[in-house]
Amino acid sequence: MIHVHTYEKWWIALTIVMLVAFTAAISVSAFANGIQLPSPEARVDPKTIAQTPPFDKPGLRELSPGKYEAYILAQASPWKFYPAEIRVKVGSTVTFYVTSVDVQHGFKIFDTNVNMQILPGQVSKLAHTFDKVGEFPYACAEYCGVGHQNMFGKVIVEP
Ligand SMILES: [Cu+2]
Repeated sequence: MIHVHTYEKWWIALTIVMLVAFTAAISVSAFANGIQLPSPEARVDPKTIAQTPPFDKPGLRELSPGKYEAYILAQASPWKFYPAEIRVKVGSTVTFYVTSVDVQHGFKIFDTNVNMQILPGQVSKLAHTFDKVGEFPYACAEYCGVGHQNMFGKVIVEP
């Protein structure tokens, strides 16, 4: 019979209690509260997406005064975002739809909460209201190859 030290037994018991508690917390949040991982807005074919509307003409669409949709393509080799500049009036809400034509990228707009993973084959969507005048640069936030540092652009918020 192996002798297990008393403190060791407590730690084993505590570990089991913690595992049960964490499993219960995850189950409650997933099933009772319905919390999920973000899911793709749409599934697309990365090989043809650059020729498929609305991504064949990437850029800003005005839905109504102060409400916009921005369709953005991320691409490696050459490493670029299309478009690299977006211009809106202060107070505008922009819903970003971003996808990749090749590898995994990121889309992060500095000084905002916009920071999405951009995967080939799916569209990532997030809305943001620009309440401050200024320039908000965006950049790729996932290392995507030797030209990664060239992937940037900016949202210009005008008065
Ligand atoms: Cu990238």
